[in-house]
Amino acid sequence: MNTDLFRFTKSAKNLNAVLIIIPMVLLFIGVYGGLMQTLFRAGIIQSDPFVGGDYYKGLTFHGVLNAIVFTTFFAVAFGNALVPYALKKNLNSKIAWISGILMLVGSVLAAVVILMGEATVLYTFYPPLKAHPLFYIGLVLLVVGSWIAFYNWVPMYLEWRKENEGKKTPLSVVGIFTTFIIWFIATLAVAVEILFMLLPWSLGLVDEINVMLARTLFWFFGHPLVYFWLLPAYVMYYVFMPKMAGGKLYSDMAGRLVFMMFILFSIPVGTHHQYMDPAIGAQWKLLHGIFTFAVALPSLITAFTLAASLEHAGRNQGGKGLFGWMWKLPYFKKENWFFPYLILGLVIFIFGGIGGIINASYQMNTVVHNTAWVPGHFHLTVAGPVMLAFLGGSLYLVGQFMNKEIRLKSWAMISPYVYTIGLFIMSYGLKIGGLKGMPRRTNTGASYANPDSILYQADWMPYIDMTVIGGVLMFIGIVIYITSFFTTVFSKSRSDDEHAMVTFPISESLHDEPATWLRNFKPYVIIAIILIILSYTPVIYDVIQATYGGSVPYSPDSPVPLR
Ligand code: HAS
Repeated sequence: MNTDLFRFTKSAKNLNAVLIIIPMVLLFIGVYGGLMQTLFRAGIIQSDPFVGGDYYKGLTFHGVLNAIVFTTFFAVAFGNALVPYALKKNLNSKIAWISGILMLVGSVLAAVVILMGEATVLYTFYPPLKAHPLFYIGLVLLVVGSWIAFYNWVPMYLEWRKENEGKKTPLSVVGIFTTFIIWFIATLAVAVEILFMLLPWSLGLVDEINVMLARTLFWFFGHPLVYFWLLPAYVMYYVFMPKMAGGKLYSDMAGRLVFMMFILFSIPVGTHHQYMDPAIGAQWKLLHGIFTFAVALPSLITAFTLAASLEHAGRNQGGKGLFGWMWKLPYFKKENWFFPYLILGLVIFIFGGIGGIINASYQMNTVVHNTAWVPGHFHLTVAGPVMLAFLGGSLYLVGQFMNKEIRLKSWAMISPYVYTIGLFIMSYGLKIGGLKGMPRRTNTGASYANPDSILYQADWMPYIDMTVIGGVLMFIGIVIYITSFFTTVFSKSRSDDEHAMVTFPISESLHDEPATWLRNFKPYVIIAIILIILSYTPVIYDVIQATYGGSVPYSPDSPVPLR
C-alpha cells in the first residue's frame, strides 16, 4: 500500500471542505472590505455600498473576518486534515462536525451583528467601545468550537504514542499541537475578559468596565494569537516546502526546537502592545520586552534552517556558486503552483520580522505606536506569509477533500505574485506614512486626504496613494485566486480510487537527529505556565492597583458616551 495516501471518511472530507469553502466566501467579503478601507482613506470614495458610510464598521468587518474568522477556520481544517493523515488514524467525525457547526454559527452571528452596525468595535474589541452581546457570544462559540476540534485530536495522538513507543511524533503533528496548545492557553484570558467583563457590561448588568484590565487580558491573548496565525504557515514551510522545492528539510531537530520555543515564549510578551499604556510598571514592560526578543529567536532559527533546506534543494538541481542555487527553485512551474505561496510569504516575512523587532524596542515603539506603521507591520506578517500560506493551503485542501484536480493552475500560480507586489507597495506606503506621523485607524478619507479639510496633510498624500495602488493590486491578486479556487470547487470530481485518498507533500529530513529532549510537550508547557505566572502576576497586580472605577460605553463615531 502507498503510505503517502490516506483514506478519510466521507463525513470528515465533507466537513473539511465546508470548513474551507464557507470562510473563503467570508474572506472574499472581508478582502473587499480591505479594498474599501484603502479607497476611503484616500478620499476616493465616501461611502462603501456594502456597509454604508461607516468607516469603522467596514474596518471591524475586514479585521474580524480576515484576521479572526478565516484564520481560525483554516487552522482547524488544517489540523483536521494533517493530524489524522500523519498519525494514520480516523477523525471522530461527529465531534468534528459539532466543532465546525459551533464555529460556523458563531462566525455568522458575529458577522451579522457587525453588518447591522451593532458591533463597531474593531478586531481588538477594546472597551469602552461596546458591542451587542451577540457579537461576544459569536466569538465565544467560534473559540469553543476550535477547542473541541483540538480535544478531538488528543485521543488519536495518545493512542498513536502508545502504539509507537520510542518513535518521534511526526513534525506536522508537533506543529499543529503547538499551535493549539498556545491557542488554548491564550484564549483562556480572552474568555475571562468576555465572560466576566464584556458580556455583563454589554448586557447592562454592570454600568462600567475597567478598560486597562480588559486591554491587558486582550493582549495576553492578542500576541499569542499572532503565533496561532503563523504556526500553521510554519508547518507548511517545514513539512511541505523542502519537498516541493525538490530537496529535504535541513534539520528535523531545528523544526522541533522552534515549535517548543514558541510554546515557551509566545505568551509572556503581550505587554509589548501596551508599552504606551499607563498603569503597568516600566520594569514589567522591560521583562515582556526581553521575552519578545526571545520569541523572535525561533523565527531566526527558521530563517537559517529553511534557507539551508532551499539551498540543498537548489544544489540538488544543479545550482552552483554562492547564489546559483536560488535560480533553480520552482518559482514559475504551473504544476508546482503551491510553492510560490510559501516562498513569497517567506520573503515578505524577512521585512515583517524586522519591523516586529523595531516595534519591540521600547524607544522605537514610542515613534511608531498607533501610527500607520503598525498596520504596515502586520500586513507584512499576517496578511503576507500567513495569508499566502493559508490561501495556498486552502486550495490544496479543497482539491484533496473534494477529489478535484486544481483548475486554472497558472492563475493559481500567478496570484501570489500579484498579491505580493501589491502588499509591498501598500505596506511601504503605510510604514513610511506612519513614520511621518500618519495615524492608524483614522478615517483619513474624510479629513487628512481631503484638501478642503483643515486636517489636510499634503505630506502624507504620496503614501496614501501608495496604499491605494498596493491595495488594488492585492485585491486583483485575490480575485485571480478566488477564480481558480471556485473553478476548482465547481469542477467535476475525479472518481477513481486513488483520488478518493488524500495525500500531502511530506518532506524527509537531511539530518534526522534523535532529539529525545524535544519529544514531550509536558516540560515545555509547565515552563511556559511558570513564565506566564511570573510575567503576568505583577502586570495584573499593577493594573488593578492603578485603576479604579471604570468607563461607560462609547462608539467610535461619537465623542459622547452611549449612556
Ligand atoms: Fe507583530 C504589533 C512585535 C511578529 C502581527 N504584530 C502587531 C500587530 C499585529 C502583529 C496584528 O513589540 C498589531 C496589533 C494591533 O492591532 O495593535 N511582531 C513583533 C515581533 C515579531 C512579530 C518581535 N507580528 C508578528 C507576526 C504577526 C504579527 C508573525 C502575525 C502573524 N508586533 C510586535 C510589537 C507590536 C506588534 C511590539 C506592537 C506595536 C504597537 O506599538 O502597537 C517577531 O515574531 C518577528 C520575528 C521574525 C523574524 C523574521 C524571520 C524571517 C524568516 C524568513 C526567512 C526567509 C527565507 C527566504 C528563508 C526574525 C523566517 C529565502 C528566500 C529565497 C528566495 C531563497
